[in-house]
Amino acid sequence: MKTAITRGVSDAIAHCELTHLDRTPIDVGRARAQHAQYEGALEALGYRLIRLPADPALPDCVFVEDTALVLDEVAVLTRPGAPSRRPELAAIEAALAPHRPLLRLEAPAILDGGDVLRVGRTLYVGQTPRTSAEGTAALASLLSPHGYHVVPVAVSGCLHLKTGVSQVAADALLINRGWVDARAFPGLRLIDVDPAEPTGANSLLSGDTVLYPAAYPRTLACLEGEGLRVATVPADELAKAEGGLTCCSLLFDA
Ligand code: CIR
Repeated sequence: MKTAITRGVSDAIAHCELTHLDRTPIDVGRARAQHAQYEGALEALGYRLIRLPADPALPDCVFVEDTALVLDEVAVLTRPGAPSRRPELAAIEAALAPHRPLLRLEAPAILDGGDVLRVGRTLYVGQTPRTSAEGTAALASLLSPHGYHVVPVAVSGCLHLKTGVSQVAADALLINRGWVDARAFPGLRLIDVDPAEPTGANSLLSGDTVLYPAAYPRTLACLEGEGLRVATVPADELAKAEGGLTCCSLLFDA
C-alpha cells in the first residue's frame, strides 16, 4: 500500500533554520492549511497517511524528508547537518521501524534527505553544507550492498540538491542549472525552470503525476507543454522556511 509519513507544522516554525532566505513572518495557520491541502493531494494520489504530531520544541519537524531515506529494502536514518534538527529523528525512527530494517548514519557524517535524489538504483547526493563527503561515503557503504550506486553532485546557491533538481518523469528531471551541476545527469532529459522562477525546481513525482507548487505558473506551463500530468498545491507559506514539496513527506510502499 502506498504510504506517506507526514508531520504537523510546529508552533515554533518561526524559529526554523534559514540559509538562503531572509526571515519573514510565517503565518502558522496558513502554513497548516496549505500543509493539509498537501496531505489531501497525497491522499488523492492514493497514499495512506501516517500523520505524526508536530513538536513545539522542533521548529522544522514538518520537513520529514531530511530525517530518513526510505528504499524498498531498508530505511536509512540520516544525521541532519543542522544540529537543531537531529532530535526530529526519534519520532521518525518509531514510525519507520515497523516497515523497514533501519540503518543509521553515524557521526561525524552529516546528510540531509533533501540532498538525495533517487532515480532507479542511482542515488544522486548533493554536496552542501548539510551533506558532507563523509556522509556521502557512509551512505554509499550502507547501500552499495543493496545494489545502489551513489553519485555526488555539486550544488551551490540553494539549500539542498532537490531545491535545484527533482524528478518529473521516469526519464526526466526539472532543474535550475544555475544551482546544480547538470553534467551529473547524462542520459536523463533535463527540463529547465523558467528563468523568472529559480526556486521552482522542487516537485514531487508519484506514478505519472507531478505534484507542483502553484506559485510557479511559467514553469507549470512548461511542464504541461512537455505532456506531463501536473497537479498543483499552494505551498508558499512553508517556502518561507525554505521547504518545498518533497520535504514534507516520506513516501514508500508498506
Ligand atoms: C531547514 O533549513 O532545515 C528547513 N528550514 C528547511 C528544510 C527543507 N527541507 C528540504 O528541502 N528537504
